[in-house]
Amino acid sequence: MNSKRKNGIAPSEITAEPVWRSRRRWLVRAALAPAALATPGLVDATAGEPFGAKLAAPPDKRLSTTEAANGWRDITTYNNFYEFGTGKEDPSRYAGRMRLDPWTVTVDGAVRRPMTLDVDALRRLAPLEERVYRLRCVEAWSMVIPWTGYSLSRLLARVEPTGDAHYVVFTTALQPDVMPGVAAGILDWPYTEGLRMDEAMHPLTLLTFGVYGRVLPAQNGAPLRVVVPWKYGFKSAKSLVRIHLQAERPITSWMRAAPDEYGFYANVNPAVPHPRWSQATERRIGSGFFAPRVATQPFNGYGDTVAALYRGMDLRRNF
Ligand SMILES: Nc1nc2c(c(=O)[nH]1)N[C@H]1C(S)=C(S)[C@@H](COP(=O)(O)O)O[C@H]1N2
Ligand SMILES: [Mo]
Repeated sequence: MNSKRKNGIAPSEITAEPVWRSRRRWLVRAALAPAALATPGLVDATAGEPFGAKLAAPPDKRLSTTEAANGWRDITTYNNFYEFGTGKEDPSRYAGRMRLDPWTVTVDGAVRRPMTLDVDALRRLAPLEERVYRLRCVEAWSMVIPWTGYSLSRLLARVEPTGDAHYVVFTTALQPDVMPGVAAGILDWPYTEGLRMDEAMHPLTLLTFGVYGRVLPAQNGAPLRVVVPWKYGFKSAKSLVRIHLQAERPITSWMRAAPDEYGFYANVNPAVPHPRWSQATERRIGSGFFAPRVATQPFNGYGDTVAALYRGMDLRRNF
């Protein structure tokens, strides 16, 4: 396995040990389960300990929650990534088939300097930080996840947005031959999401390359995704290929699929129920069978820095 090719990461950034260890795991697994060899791209991302190339990043305590993070296994086996199926374990089963190399992201639209960058160039664009964020899914479960990345604003500043840049549209990868969920319909593919420009520029909005100090496993949105911690999880689009700035508010995949259920803003709001269930509490995914239910906080607990973005807006109407 050539980690430079596989992860698009410079050898200087890699610690030899995890490469060796993941390779050894792979060999052990392959020996124990010959059928695994028939699954292209299978990697053992479901083991209890983090593995994969390391991404050095100092913790950013100011922007991190102090709550205990979920374990690697929860974070990498309980996923939503509908391109690979709607089951929580489907992404960890199938996302390893996604082709990650070559991979580029195009940043264009209402910008003075449109650019297309590969993953190495994107990763080097600003210093990486580790930030522990709560992730709250609209399905009323949540996790605490240590992400590695930098504020999306660093990239957006680089392309020099024009005065017409009011919204940011994220387009994610579409590889139907290796994505068993795509043929099932459900959404208009490719999966697209969007933010208002001021939301995209907020320091919490993280362009994310890693989790637990390792490059993102495929099921978590390799090679890079966005994470917007005060919004329901579906806003945090995985496996980005394009970031487009424009004047009009986009109609995103989930809005198109069910406009009464999934609004553009999707700020975490315990006072506004999903039409089919309450959003007042959430189940914190844990290793135990009886995961604790906790009260959901407005803006997922990030209201002190993000509520001002919505001053004067009716958040029931703009859900
Ligand atoms: N491309 C893409 N991105 C996506 C999704 C998806 O189905 N496809 N699911 C979203 C939802 S609903 C959630 S809750 C989060 C889950 O992120 P995680 O699996 O890394 O915890 O990813 C979001 N990003
Ligand atoms: Mo979600």
